[in-house]
Amino acid sequence: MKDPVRIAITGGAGQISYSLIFRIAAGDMLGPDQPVILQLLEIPQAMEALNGVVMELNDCAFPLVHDIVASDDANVAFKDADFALLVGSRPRGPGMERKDLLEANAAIFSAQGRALNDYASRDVKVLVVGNPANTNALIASCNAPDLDAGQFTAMTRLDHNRALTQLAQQTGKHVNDVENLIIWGNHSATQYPDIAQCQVDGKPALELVERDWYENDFIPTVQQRGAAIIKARGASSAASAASAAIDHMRDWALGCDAVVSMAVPADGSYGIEEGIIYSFPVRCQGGHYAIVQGFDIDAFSREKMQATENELREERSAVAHLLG
Ligand code: NAX
Repeated sequence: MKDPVRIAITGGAGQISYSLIFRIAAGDMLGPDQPVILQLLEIPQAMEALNGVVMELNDCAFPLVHDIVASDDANVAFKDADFALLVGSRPRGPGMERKDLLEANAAIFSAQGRALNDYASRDVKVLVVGNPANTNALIASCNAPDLDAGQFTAMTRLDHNRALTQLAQQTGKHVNDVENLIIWGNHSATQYPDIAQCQVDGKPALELVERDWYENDFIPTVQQRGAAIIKARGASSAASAASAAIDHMRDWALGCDAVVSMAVPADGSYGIEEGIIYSFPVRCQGGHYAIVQGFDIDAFSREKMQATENELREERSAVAHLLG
């Protein structure tokens, strides 16, 4: 057996975590031969609920779980963490403006960035799930000057997975047949799910679907899927978000052949300027991700990529004073 790795998860008593933690404990993220130490963070008011989650984890008697730490202190929860999944965030309250939401979360993620900087493993891999995920990741990264900015990522894998299924269903194929689908930009309604370079079962996707379906059905369906789930379920995506978080971390840590979407620091690729965390096509190998270069960008795609970049720049401006 390998030595255990430490996995910090924030918002441990929330609904995503109720699926996420148990799947990680079962080995879905890092494999059936990788023991884990779970380090769960919550706010003080939710510690009793978190304790209930810990009781249930204990009752599962998971062979891979070596220890469980539950704390309301980020310095404790992030201590020596090899992986940090930042799920907890402040939801939008009644009468709260978008700017208030950004600010409330900026305060949380700047403090958590500092705690990661001071206490986590130097190789920690950070995934931000809590919204606004891209900008929260940027804030955490800016407050962690001793860590590499590339260690901070945000989740667009749920959008990617949603798009895979929409396209597979429309073409009568399986998600495994879909290659080179890309989510560009922000995890928000401005994201751009792009199938211009995508193949389904080896054939160009745009030859298999109507242009009208692509522009007026597929793109808005993927962009608005979170709202559609809330309408249907009466609660926001939880198990699917947890599954996407596991996909993101597993591929980053263990590698994968497919092109997947991850929100990572922009480095000038595809003309997206540095200073924001933007979703790109990536390949993962040997514990690292790399933005896949060389996809052609037509005028339609460029406009959509620019719109979501603009939104991320606006979010960044709103929290500029907290960027460390
Ligand atoms: P819940 O409200 O069920 O759980 C959030 C938990 O975080 C709560 O238990 C709360 O006490 C805790 N929390 C709040 N502030 C904290 C802090 N400073 N430190 C530690 N814990 C803290 O939300 P849930 O449905 O689990 O969703 C969590 C976040 O994921 C939300 O921001 C949500 O918007 C976001 N999502 C992101 C997605 C993505 O694709 N990136 C998709 C799913 C989801 O909507």
